[in-house]
Amino acid sequence: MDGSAGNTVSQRPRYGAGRTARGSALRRTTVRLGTGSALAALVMGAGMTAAHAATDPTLGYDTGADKGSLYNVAEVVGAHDAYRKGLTGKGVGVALIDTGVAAVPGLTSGNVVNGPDLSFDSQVPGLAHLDGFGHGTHLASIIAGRDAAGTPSSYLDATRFDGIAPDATLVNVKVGATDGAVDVTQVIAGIDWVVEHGQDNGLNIRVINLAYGTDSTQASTVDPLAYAVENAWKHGIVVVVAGGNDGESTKTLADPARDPHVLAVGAMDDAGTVSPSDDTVPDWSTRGTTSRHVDVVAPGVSVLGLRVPGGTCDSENPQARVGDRFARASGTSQATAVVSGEVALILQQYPYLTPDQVKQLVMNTASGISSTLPIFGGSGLVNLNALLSNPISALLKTVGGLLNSLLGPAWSSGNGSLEAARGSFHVSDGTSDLQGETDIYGNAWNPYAWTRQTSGSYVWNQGDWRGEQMAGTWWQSGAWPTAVWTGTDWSGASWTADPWTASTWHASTWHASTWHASTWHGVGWY
Ligand SMILES: [Ca+2]
Repeated sequence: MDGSAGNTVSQRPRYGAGRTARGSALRRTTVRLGTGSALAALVMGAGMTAAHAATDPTLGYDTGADKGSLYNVAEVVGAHDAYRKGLTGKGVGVALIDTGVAAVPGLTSGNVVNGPDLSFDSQVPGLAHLDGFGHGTHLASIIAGRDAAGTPSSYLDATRFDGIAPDATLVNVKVGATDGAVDVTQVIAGIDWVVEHGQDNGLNIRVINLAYGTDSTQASTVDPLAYAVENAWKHGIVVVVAGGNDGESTKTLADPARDPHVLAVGAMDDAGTVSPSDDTVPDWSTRGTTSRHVDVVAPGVSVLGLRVPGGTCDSENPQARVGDRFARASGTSQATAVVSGEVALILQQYPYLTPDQVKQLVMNTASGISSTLPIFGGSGLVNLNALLSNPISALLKTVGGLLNSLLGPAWSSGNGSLEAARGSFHVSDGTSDLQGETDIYGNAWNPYAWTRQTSGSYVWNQGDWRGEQMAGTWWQSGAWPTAVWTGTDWSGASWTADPWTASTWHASTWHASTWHASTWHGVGWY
């Protein structure tokens, strides 16, 4: 993805030749204090290396010594403690609104469900639901990957490959195409779909993973993307959003992470140890302001997730490959996927919690990297062990505190500009960029009608979103079918004309940045 043109590329993290991340990360070293002592008692690193001193031949890496392995990430964040309590995410749905999910081993054991494909790929035979880009698959594997369904205790086996919530139901809501192309209207449509269909077929979607964001500076009090995520929040869905990877040049979170109501996630580098003393926040993890910064952080450096062989990210980043199946990637996207898995584990134990309560719990119990520098690390690393082991009544705020949190930040009216929500990121059909108060079908954006319809859960009508057919009409064989888009796009081209292929979509400035697509790199742990 570093091959893409565009003025935002320089803002993204790179670990290429001549640059190591170590130096920059150390400049922002922040030590977690005190509260992590119970976790700190179990230190990985040398001991784990001795216990697993060989590359696992079936995985291609050493699950103990390779500090980005999901086994190690699960240990650091306390997911293993959850498994010991029998919590694996079972019965909790996580909607991954992203670039699709490839059916690679590790994501074929029965816990991945295809929701609608709202991406431009859906008009290309053979690409629907799949992930030609490689971003969604990597995150899916972090959230709920597993080679086979197991018992809770089996997920403690270091020779397995498992995501953070291996029994969660991963619902693939594809909005990004093979080259990453996506318009904000497709993301909004995907969020709207989850609100209206999250309880279909026993999916029980309680979490949205949104590792997407634009550089819009529109106030969240009017921004339509902010309205969409808040609407999901009000419908009982915890929206977990990547803060962005532009920390070296940007001091505000991406949109919609900037929205104060969602759970915004930054990346941290745990250095492969449970001990907090060596934890850092990398420079590229977007910092915020004193009034709005990430809420929590999670491991997001050199995370070993599943690759899509031959996909866009894979082809452009061969150095990131590990063995036949995996790739290392760094970003707030990866950290967001870790937190989505954590929230699934929490909601399995406490299904009655509201999104506001979940957010309070994860922040109140976090092991703060950040008592000194919250604009970098928020409340710190989510402490699952503390959260799942203590009486919930002792952890939740009082009624007064709840009221404060509910009444504090203003909610979005949704009546702002769709174009402003895009920031500088625009898709192109080869003729013109999509700009203005217009959706991908060339239909005028009417914020007043949309906010009324989506808050009332009727902006989707079977396969139609805002009156335009965007997906098939109903579940068929456990998946949501695609539909051929009729009519024309914003520049007047026919959606059914031959030229609509994934390659038509120009990879300009938006794709890597909007997906917080992070860095796919070959250096090991640094
Ligand atoms: Ca550490």
